Amino acid sequence: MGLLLSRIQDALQSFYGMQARILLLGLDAAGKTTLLYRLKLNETVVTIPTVGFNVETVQPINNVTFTMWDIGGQDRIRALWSHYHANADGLVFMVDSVDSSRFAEARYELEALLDSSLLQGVPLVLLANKQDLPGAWPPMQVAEEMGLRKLQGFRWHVQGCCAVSGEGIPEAMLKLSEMVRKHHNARGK
Ligand SMILES: Nc1nc2c(ncn2[C@@H]2O[C@H](COP(=O)(O)OP(=O)(O)O)[C@@H](O)[C@H]2O)c(=O)[nH]1
Ligand SMILES: [Mg+2]
Repeated sequence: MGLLLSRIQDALQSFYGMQARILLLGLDAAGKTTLLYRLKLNETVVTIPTVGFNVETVQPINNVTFTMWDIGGQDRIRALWSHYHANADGLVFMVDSVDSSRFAEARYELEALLDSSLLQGVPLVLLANKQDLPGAWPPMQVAEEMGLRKLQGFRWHVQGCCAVSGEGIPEAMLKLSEMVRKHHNARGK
């Protein structure tokens, strides 16, 4: 556990020198809050209750912010999200790899996000979470179920992980920082 936390810390260092605003989204119970605690290395996660949904934010290192909320069945308040979308440098979408009964719902929400004009071209990391549980779908199959293989115009990467132990998280953060850096360079930032 201590070793994993220090690996997560090392991976987060790879963001240094960048301004990065990362959105962490997924259906409720995907494991987002658990992941935020890992990134915060056991410190407190700030929860801002907003009309109809909770926004949680952590700043694990200088200039890098992860903002998280649950999505799904919230058409009424989708308009509020554009404020966050406008500033996003990277998107992390988390899926419970065991709960295949909600894959279609997760995919619907992901497709709605990727349709947002404010997120065009933003790099995407798909976290196939709960790989520790029996019956977890393999990461590539989760990516397939989310329709990523047919996705045009986005750089994406899929990573299997376990938010509880932190396994897979360093790899996901390293890949994300690499993709965000390329994205910044492409935009001349
Ligand atoms: N076994 C297992 N349970 C997990 C994992 N990640 C999250 N959970 C559990 O799934 C439930 C929902 O997690 P939470 O972080 O609250 O999900 P959120 O609604 O997306 O913020 C909690 O009971 C977590 O302990 C994981 O990788 N493996
Ligand atoms: Mg949560």
